[in-house]
Parts: sequence; structure tokens; C-alpha cells
Amino acid sequence: MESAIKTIVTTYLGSSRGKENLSGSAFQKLVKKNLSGVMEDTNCSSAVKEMQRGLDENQDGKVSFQEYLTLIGYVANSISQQKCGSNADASQ
Ligand SMILES: [Ca+2]
Repeated sequence: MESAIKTIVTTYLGSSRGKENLSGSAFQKLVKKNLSGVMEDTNCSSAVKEMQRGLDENQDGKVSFQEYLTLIGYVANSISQQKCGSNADASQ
């Protein structure tokens, strides 16, 4: 689990190149490269842009680390719901 958390942090820092925010294009690349297995539409630029708008709490057009964590939480939540769903199916 520790390595997973470190990966979350280093992935962000690698994409932002040490800056405090990810630009829109850096965010696009990060999502395409890292989340295509757990999210739909990661290859669709307009869908990723839409998602970025949803995450952008301070509306500065960039993705802060906090906003990125919101996305990670959202993805984790959807994975856990899928797992719960499949367990429920197996018990029926
Ligand atoms: Ca922002």
C-alpha cells in the first residue's frame, strides 16, 4: 500500500515536473497513460477536458495536487463499488 501511495505522488510530480499544478495537456497525458485501465474515455480529449473542469475547484484551468487527489478518490471509489457489485453477484 505504501508503494501505491508513493506511485500516486510520484506520478503527479513527474507529470507536473515539480510545479504546483498540472497544465491541461499534462493532465491529459497523465490520464491517458495511467488511468486507461480503470476509466472510460481516457483517449477522448474532450471527455478528459470535461473531467478536468469537474475537478477544477478553484477554476484556474489547472489541476492542483488536491484536485488530482479528488480524482484518485473518485477512481478508488468506483473500483470499490465495482468490487462490491461483483461480490454481491457471486453471492446470489
Ligand atoms: Ca485548479
